[in-house]
Amino acid sequence: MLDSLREGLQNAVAKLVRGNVVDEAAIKEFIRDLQRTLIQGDVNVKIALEVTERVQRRALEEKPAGGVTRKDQVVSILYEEMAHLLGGEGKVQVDKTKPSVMVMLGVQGSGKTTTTAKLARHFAKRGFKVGVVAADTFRPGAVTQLRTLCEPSGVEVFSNDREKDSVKIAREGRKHFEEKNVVIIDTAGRHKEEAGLLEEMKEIVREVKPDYTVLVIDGTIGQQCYNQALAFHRASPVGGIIVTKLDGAAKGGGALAASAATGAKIFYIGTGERIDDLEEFVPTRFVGRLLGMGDLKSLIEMVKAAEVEVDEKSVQRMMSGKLTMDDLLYQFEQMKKFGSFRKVVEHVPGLSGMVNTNELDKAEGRVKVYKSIIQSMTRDERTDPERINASRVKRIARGSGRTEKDVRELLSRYRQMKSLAKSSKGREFRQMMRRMGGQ
Ligand SMILES: Nc1nc2c(ncn2[C@@H]2O[C@H](COP(=O)(O)OP(=O)(O)O)[C@@H](O)[C@H]2O)c(=O)[nH]1
Ligand SMILES: [Mg+2]
Repeated sequence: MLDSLREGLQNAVAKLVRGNVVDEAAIKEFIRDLQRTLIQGDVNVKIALEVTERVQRRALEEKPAGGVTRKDQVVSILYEEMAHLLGGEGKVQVDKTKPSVMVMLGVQGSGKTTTTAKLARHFAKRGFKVGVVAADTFRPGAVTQLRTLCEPSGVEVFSNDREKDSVKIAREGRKHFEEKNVVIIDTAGRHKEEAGLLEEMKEIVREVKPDYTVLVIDGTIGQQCYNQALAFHRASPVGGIIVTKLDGAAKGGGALAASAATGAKIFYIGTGERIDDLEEFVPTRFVGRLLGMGDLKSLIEMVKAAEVEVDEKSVQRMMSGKLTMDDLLYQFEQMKKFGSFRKVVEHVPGLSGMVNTNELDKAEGRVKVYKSIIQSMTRDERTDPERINASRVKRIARGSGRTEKDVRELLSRYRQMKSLAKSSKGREFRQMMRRMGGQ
């Protein structure tokens, strides 16, 4: 998905990261690379310039926080600004006390009917009662298309073959589905003339008073997205956007542009022709994907939720390669706090390949055993585990009610951790731990 945009952005970032210094010249070159990539990726020129200028200004003015490198800082500024450009997270809220009504707007072929069926299924699967209104009276076979697409999901479709006025059908359908939780009205995307189409949309919206006026935009039309979104938005204010066909040749910039033109948030993206090819849109995740950084926001939130504090002293000791059993226990407990440490590791690009996640899973399950063993050690043994010889292993095993094998396993885990701490991988690991706790 969006291969060229992603490649361009990642190349620009890689070039910056590879460079020796991040000085003014390097930042300016980075900005030029970004501009070229965004514009080639169909992002509206004005928007591309605005966002890159903001990145440049902040990159030149802001000082990195403690423990954060210049390079990391510039990349995270880019990340923030791109996510900001896409607007916050938008969602359709379903209120069970009355129907949430959505009207689908967009030109013919943008994917309204397909998306209507996808959405209907999306909500039906979540246990909501869904009704779909076929208000496209222009296209022959529109009703049949909608029925065929909705049937497998068991979603009821309202239509009226005798009525030619789409505004009336929308009104009738709205009434008919008074008992549903979600009502989606599919409209025509074509009219004798464009002004007529926009006028009809306006009337439907006036008549139905939807909770969500949803604009469906074809992600492959590139630069036109901006003007199309603007035209619809002027006729009836757009509440949410769905960008379709992001699976194919779409360069993706159009998605950015439609959101910026209307100020509306992107609710969903269509990623294929099949009924389940609909994704909730999370801007930070989208940008993370573009920049190849994983889902940084959810990582940060996960860490916050776990309220991981980083013991500076423990980190210091690790840095110097002097690891005690208490430090190790501390590390294990932090992992436990994450719920599943594997999830965290998988979210950090670059780290996932370096840490054996199977080992981590096992470690999680073993923490209780290790804890009781460590508690049976003397203070000297905890600070300097290397002094634990065979007879001590025996004593500790007896004292803790564990087997000698368990004790030896813990010792080998200790040695592993110690050598990891000394290696370059360990440096990155520690940096990450500190960053999590620091900011
Ligand atoms: N690849 C792909 N095709 C899509 C997607 N959404 C819709 N389409 C296709 O786009 C064409 C037009 O869709 P349709 O729903 O009839 O558009 P409408 O005229 O706006 O109702 C159909 O061939 C759909 O299968 C998508 O997310 N990905
Ligand atoms: Mg249609």
